Amino acid sequence: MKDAAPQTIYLADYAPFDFLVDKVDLTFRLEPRATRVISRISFRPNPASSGTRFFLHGENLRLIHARLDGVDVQPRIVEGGLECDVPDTPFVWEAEVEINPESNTALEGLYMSNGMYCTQCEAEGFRKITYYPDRPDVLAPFDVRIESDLPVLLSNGNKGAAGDGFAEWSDPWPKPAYLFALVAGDLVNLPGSFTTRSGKPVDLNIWVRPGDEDKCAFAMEALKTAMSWDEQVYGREYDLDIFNIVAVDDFNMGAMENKGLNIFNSSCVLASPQTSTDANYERIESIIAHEYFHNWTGNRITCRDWFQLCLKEGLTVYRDQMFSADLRGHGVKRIEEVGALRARQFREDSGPLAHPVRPDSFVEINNFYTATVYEKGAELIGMLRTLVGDKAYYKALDLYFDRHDGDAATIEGWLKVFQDATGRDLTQFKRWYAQAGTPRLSVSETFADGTYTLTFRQDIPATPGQAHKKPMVIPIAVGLLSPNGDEIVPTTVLEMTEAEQSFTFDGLGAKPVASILRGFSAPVILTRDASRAERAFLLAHDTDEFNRWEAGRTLSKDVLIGMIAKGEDPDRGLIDGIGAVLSDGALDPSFRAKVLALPSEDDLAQSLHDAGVVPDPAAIRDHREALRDSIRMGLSRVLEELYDEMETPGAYTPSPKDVAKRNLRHAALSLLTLGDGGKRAAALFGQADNMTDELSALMQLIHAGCGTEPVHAFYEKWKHDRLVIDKWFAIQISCAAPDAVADIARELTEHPDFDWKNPNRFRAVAGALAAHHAGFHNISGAGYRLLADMLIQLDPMNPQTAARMSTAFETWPRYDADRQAMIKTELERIAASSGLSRDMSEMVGRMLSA
Ligand code: B3K
Ligand code: ZN
Repeated sequence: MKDAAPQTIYLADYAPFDFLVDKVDLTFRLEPRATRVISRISFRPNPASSGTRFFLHGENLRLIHARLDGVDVQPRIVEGGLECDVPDTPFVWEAEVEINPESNTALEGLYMSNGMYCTQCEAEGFRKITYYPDRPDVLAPFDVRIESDLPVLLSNGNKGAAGDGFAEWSDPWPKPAYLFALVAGDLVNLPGSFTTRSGKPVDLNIWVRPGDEDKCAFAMEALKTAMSWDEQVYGREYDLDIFNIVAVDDFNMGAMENKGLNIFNSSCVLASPQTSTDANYERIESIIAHEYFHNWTGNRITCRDWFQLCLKEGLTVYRDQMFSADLRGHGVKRIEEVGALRARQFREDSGPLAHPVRPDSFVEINNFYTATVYEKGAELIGMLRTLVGDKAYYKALDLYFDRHDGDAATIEGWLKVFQDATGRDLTQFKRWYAQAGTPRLSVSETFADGTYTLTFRQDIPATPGQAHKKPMVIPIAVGLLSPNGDEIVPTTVLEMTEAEQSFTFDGLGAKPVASILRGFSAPVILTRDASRAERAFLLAHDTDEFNRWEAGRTLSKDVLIGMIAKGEDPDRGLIDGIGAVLSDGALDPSFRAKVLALPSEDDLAQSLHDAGVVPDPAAIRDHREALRDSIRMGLSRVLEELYDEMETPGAYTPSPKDVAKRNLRHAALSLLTLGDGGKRAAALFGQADNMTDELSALMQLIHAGCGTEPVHAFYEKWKHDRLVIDKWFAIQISCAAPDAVADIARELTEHPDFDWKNPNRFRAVAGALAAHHAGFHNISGAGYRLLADMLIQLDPMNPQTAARMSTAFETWPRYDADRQAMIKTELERIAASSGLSRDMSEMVGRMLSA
């Protein structure tokens, strides 16, 4: 629990801190229950501020003593920190506080994980370590001394003196407190090295618990690849002598970009063929890159206040997406990005938790590390690049790095570099940062006398606190195909600025087929009255990989909605279209696997809701399964052939080529299992020498109802490995029949290996429960009750992770009155539980007020 009366913070109230910090010296005397933190901080009045209030944030600290310029003082302890009378000239503040890392289950501030000390300060965790102006616009160089008997003592920056029981670190780059980090433990390292393009050698290390050192090589390679990619593509070099990464088991998110000392959830760094899936490898590669890229976009240039979070997160996600696309293929990666955007951000944007990419108020900032800030934030960067062109994009980025290096910057500063570098007025574009809600883009077409006209209309739905919206700038990438499938107009970007606007193409011999929103050039929902034949045509002929897949997706959706809402039969044209793509050996197997995957149940529920139909989760599941089975029957021969042809002989590698083959092979297996009683899956499970095959086979065996024995065998084989056992927890839920989901999940929370204090384990169960659409929304309400029980139990221990998981309820307005009432009851039950955290009370309040 944080404070009694949660306050709303407003962007409009921003004011700079009244003092500047010239230098921070910290000494840590580490003890599990009574760590002493001694701070010595040089302050001076801030000439940019007229105020004189010396307020330092602090939470759960026991103040031992405080001094001003060496003289003992008695500061006033106030809500959220302390105040003290100070001179109007430079002065030195000294304080000694005591904290209890062992009791810190919120995993924010300094805490312990399996005997190791670890920190997480973003966003506001440093105030749990010592009294400080814990805000991102206060930057200072930090020197740190750590005293402990533990063998490895790490902090930010470059190494200083070290000896028996101590180590010193010095970070010359001024940074906000949220980038502070400290790690101490019995750790071993995989060392590496990198020479920057200007010839500066950098020591690299990945620090892990003994026994995990053989699982670091992939992350180390990914780090080096990311370092040289950032030099080549963005001209950014690393700026310290050393770069350390530490893996920790108990962590609230994926990783954290602390200056020179990135801390990672062990699930996002440790990899071996036997214990990690292809998806794990790809995630590690992208998160390693993301945190590294923050060194420039986040650390060298940070945020003025937390409302500007998208400044570093949107841009850094955009950069890591570019990196992954360069490594693993642009088309397929774009399909994945958009899939994730729709599944998480569009969902958020259409419910009670919708908020702008740059919010204008918050109660608990940790609740705003959202898909909107991250993923939609990245889409805005992509649109800017599309609008100004590649050359101007890099020119603007160079100007951004030059102009703002060392700054705590804002979105205004970011847009200004684009205006200055390109001469373009971005006033209208800025609405993307302020207006929440996914724009609906509808299109109609006419053809007469060789002129083809596309008329677009944009509508932005009302969202909490924003009833009316203004038109946005929407870059719409369009290509035209002739009726025989040739491309007659290559990709052209139409710039829509009005609520309704037409664009014409002249001199055409026949009415073309338009491929609209190529590469998903804007984060909008496109509605288009295309016939199934036209969609099938685009699935067969579009030259834009994304839109080719999109044609298949909208066709499948149309067919599924026809089945669910109108009782239609599975469509033969769809099955043939998918079959043609599957058999085209010239196409990337990953792309073919994507075409074979049907829209998710959650996606269908949202589409039905958008079409004015109340979604029935059980019916959605049944019809989707029926269509899968029809595809299996219609394409059995090609699926069988692909299953054999896509085998990857030889030792496992996570290379894009092998991953692509396994993607297609496992997509085929999941359909074939519907008809072979689990025969192929059982054989694969028996032979598998890597986790991708082993887990995929096990999932199919559970689906096929032959799970009990293999589930047990898998547990016995892997019970020593926490990360693999997380998978074991999750798949028993995700592969269960809908009416068994809640019971299975509840039993798993009672398993001896279930650990409330480990966020990965909690997420394995709660996340899988929430992600099982038909199971979570089962009409018994048992899924809702279980999730609420779990949130109520976790909240006092770990508000951040509990609040994050509460978003499972954000889609409640979609469903029927019975389900809505059950969810509301659970949300009210959570709201009424005693000692509710600020995090959870904000989330539940927002969901209930919809
Ligand atoms: N910046 C961190 C996230 C911090 C979340 C605080 N609740 C990791 C990242 O985005 O790279
Ligand atoms: Zn980030």
